[in-house]
Amino acid sequence: MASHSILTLFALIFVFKFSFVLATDVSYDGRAITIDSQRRILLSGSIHYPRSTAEMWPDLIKKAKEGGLDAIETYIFWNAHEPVRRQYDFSGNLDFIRFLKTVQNEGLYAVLRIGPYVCAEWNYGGFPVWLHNMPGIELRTANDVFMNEMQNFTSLIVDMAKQENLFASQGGPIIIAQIENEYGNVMSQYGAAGKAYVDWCANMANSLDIGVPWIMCQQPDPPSSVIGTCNGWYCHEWEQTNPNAPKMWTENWTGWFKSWGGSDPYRTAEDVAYAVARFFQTGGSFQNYYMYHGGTNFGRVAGGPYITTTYDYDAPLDEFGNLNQPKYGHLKQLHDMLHLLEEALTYGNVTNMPMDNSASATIFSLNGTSACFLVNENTTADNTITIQGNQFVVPAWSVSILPDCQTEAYNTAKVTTQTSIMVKRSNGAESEPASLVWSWMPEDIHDTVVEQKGQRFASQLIDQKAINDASDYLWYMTSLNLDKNDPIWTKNMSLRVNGTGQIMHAFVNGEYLGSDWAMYGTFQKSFEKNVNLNPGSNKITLLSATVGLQNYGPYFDLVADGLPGPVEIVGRNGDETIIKDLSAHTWSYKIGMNGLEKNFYSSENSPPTWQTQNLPMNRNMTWYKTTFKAPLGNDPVVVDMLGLGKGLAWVNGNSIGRYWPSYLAVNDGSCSTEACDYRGKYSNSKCVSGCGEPTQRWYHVPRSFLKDGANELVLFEEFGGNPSLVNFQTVVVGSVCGSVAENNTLELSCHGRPISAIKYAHFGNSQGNCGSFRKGTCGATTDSLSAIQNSCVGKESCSVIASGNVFGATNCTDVPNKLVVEALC
Ligand SMILES: *[C@@H]1O[C@H](CO)[C@@H](O)[C@H](O)[C@H]1NC(C)=O
Ligand SMILES: *[C@@H]1O[C@H](CO)[C@@H](O)[C@H](O)[C@H]1NC(C)=O
Ligand SMILES: *[C@@H]1O[C@H](CO)[C@@H](O)[C@H](O)[C@H]1NC(C)=O
Ligand SMILES: *[C@@H]1O[C@H](CO)[C@@H](O)[C@H](O)[C@H]1NC(C)=O
Ligand SMILES: *[C@@H]1O[C@H](CO)[C@@H](O)[C@H](O)[C@H]1NC(C)=O
Ligand SMILES: *[C@@H]1O[C@H](CO)[C@@H](O)[C@H](O)[C@H]1NC(C)=O
Ligand SMILES: *[C@@H]1O[C@H](CO)[C@@H](O)[C@H](O)[C@H]1NC(C)=O
Ligand SMILES: *[C@@H]1O[C@H](CO)[C@@H](O)[C@H](O)[C@H]1NC(C)=O
Ligand SMILES: CC(=O)N[C@H]1CO[C@H](CO)[C@@H](O)[C@@H]1O
Ligand SMILES: CC(=O)N[C@H]1CO[C@H](CO)[C@@H](O)[C@@H]1O
Repeated sequence: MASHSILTLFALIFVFKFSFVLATDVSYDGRAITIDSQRRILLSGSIHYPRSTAEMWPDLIKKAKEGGLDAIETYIFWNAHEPVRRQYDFSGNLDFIRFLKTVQNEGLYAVLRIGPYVCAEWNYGGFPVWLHNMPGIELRTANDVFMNEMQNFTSLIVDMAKQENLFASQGGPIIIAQIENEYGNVMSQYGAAGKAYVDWCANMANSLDIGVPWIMCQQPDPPSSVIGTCNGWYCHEWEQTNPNAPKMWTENWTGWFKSWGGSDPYRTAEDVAYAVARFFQTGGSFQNYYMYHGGTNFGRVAGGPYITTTYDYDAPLDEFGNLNQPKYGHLKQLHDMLHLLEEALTYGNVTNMPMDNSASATIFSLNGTSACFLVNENTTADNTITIQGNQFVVPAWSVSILPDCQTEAYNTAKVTTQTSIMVKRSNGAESEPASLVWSWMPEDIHDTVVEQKGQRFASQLIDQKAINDASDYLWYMTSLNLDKNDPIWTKNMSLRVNGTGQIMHAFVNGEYLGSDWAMYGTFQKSFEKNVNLNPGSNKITLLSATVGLQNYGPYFDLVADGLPGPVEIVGRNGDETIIKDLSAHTWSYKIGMNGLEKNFYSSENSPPTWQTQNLPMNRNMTWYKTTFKAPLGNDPVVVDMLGLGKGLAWVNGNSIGRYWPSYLAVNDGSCSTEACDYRGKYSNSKCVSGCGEPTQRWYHVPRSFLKDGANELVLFEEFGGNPSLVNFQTVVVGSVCGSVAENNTLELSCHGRPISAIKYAHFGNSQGNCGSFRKGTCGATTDSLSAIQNSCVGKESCSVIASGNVFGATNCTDVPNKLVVEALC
């Protein structure tokens, strides 16, 4: 008994310690978020837990910490957690508690953006579709039914986090929480109810008593109990409306998302660094990268509609968790610099000195020492800035940071971090056959296109949201009786369907008639195709396939999905047109595909009827299955889907998302062959690539989905395609490039693999980019290649000084010498 009570006492002391002694006080003033009364510079990065796997989290968060971040930000994804009202899922990669504990274990803070509206290119902006179907509900406004549901879910999340002592006030990692999301962008369209709703959000959030500040992003003039924050490519011109709240930036877009039919976004490291440095120069103290790791839209979580399965975002960590160099390293150097200057930036006296030609200097002085930020906003011309008697050349569109106002320690446009070019390689799957062996099965569509067997009936066309997003697929079936004396017989007849821009396939009397789809940003599309009908009964079957539901905009939740109609038979003869509107006919509806319902994608419940003979090519509505061995090693795995049309894919029963390699990125001339210029304001149409190529050819198969021995890949091919080219590859660094000015050190690393060869090395004024370097007008006469080969080949990493002593004198007179190297890994 005695020992038991001593144990209890120890347990009590332990609990006491953790709930009180380690509690962190988080507050704020006009300069910064304060942690235990100290003003802080906080660098945060978004990693959305469902866009990777729980097995990937520790590595991603560790890399974020090594990249110089203080905090990880995530949204909470309501529709993933509560797919059916009051039925919850917090398993696997939805275990946000485990995610936050992983953040805590790495010693980082967390920013919890509960929303629960999250936008995020996520299906329906994170709202469960069942909300839409609740009687009397209106979303994101002062409506009791909605507010009750929002409060119920928000409370649940807060309670779960409290239960695990995850708020800083309890000794946990969460220092900031967010309610609603970018409501200020749409609020005016909700009138007075919108304002009332925002006030209610703030009050409701504060009533949850979490002991750390609540924020609202993109909310001009927010309620005084929450902090308003900025989102955007740049936020240095944004000012806090509340003088007692700090300047905070919740979404610094490191790149952009991608849509089916869209090109590949790219934002330079120079420009992201410029935006960050400008923000801190102008008094910012908290900023978050959206995204730091974008990841993958597994399953059906992509929103849009038409957001791709990859959500790479050109973030500092790529879709698979690899360092996206030089962005990752260049920003890490900036983070180190900002942390070094934390006190000066948050406590120092600030002097702004505007100068000519779009230049300015800001001096942060503290206790007699000072730090300087020099900016040149001119987009074409370098600028010489004189500060405290010294002259500094500041390149166009860049910020120099001088920690002592005497020496330049960092310039946003001078990238010294290597560039890493990632490649896909087919390497060493043990005894993998040259090509995969496939079996197949037709999706049985006889019951819909011929028998028209429905599960529910209506005398109208229904919006696809009526099925609570149970599937991408909804069949619309009706029949049309044509009398043989009907005047329409003399006409040229067609089927006309007014749709929402989602995918539609039409079948008439059991025969495929045609298909139609759109692209990101299209919410209405009309289909019309000639049709042969028979006297008597005709069967019209339409299949609607959603590619994610709308996630953004005022009243985005009301945007129509599926086939709102009208559906018409149009008979034309010269000027005469006869229209038979089928919209009010009796329609029967069927949700989903038979193979989905029968779990064809999961080997456990798979029926034994997969066929191995006569493998069909380019056949719509077809299931394919193969087995494969996992590529050796630990490099990230992708499956190359070139040759396929569009559909859904599973590995060992885990959905890896929608695939659509047949959708080529539009070739609209936006992809320039010229090198991307970091100078000038970025937008998502700048520096894009991939025009005319498959929007997404490779699909991430997380290592944790794979096992030793045979793995199973199952495809549901909706459009028709050729699976024979499908193969598994790993993502590895293919080559690395570095470029440094004379007397600086060039460092190269093949990310843990040996450098195999030097492809290019020159000390002088090289031209071009990584992969296409060439000698310029001048340089060293001696051969730079062999010097680099000796120092680097066979090693995982190497460093060399760009010195004339090593590489020989150059004949460059009016341009500076640079050492430029491309190494193969
Ligand atoms: C949410 O609503 C359910 C009833 O539907 C109720 O039982 C539960 O207590 C509510 N949860 C919270 C946190 O309010
Ligand atoms: C940028 O610099 C050029 C060359 O000095 C000058 O002509 C131009 O006016 C400047 N632009 C701005 C916006 O300062
Ligand atoms: C800021 O400037 C004022 C006035 O010159 C001075 O009194 C104060 O000590 C300075 N504060 C810091 C932190 O250097
Ligand atoms: C600046 O002075 C304040 C007050 O004297 C002191 O608390 C602080 O530690 C000093 N900071 C530095 C960087 O010397
Ligand atoms: C029927 O109409 C369509 C479009 O209205 C036209 O393209 C087609 O040539 C016509 N066919 C006949 C046989 O008139
Ligand atoms: C077609 O559907 C859209 C909704 O997607 C609707 O706004 C439009 O009015 C419809 N067109 C016609 C001709 O009814
Ligand atoms: C590099 O260092 C050498 C030797 O110290 C010096 O002569 C040369 O001027 C330096 N070059 C530059 C560009 O600073
Ligand atoms: C430098 O030397 C190279 C090789 O001798 C020559 O081709 C080049 O024209 C020279 N450049 C200058 C600027 O003198
Ligand atoms: C605050 C801010 O910079 N907002 C901008 C974010 O980016 C969008 C799209 O580029 C702009 O329209 C906003 O003004
Ligand atoms: C969308 C699509 O690819 N549909 C195809 C379905 O199959 C028919 C008949 O083989 C093709 O004509 C369609 O192009």
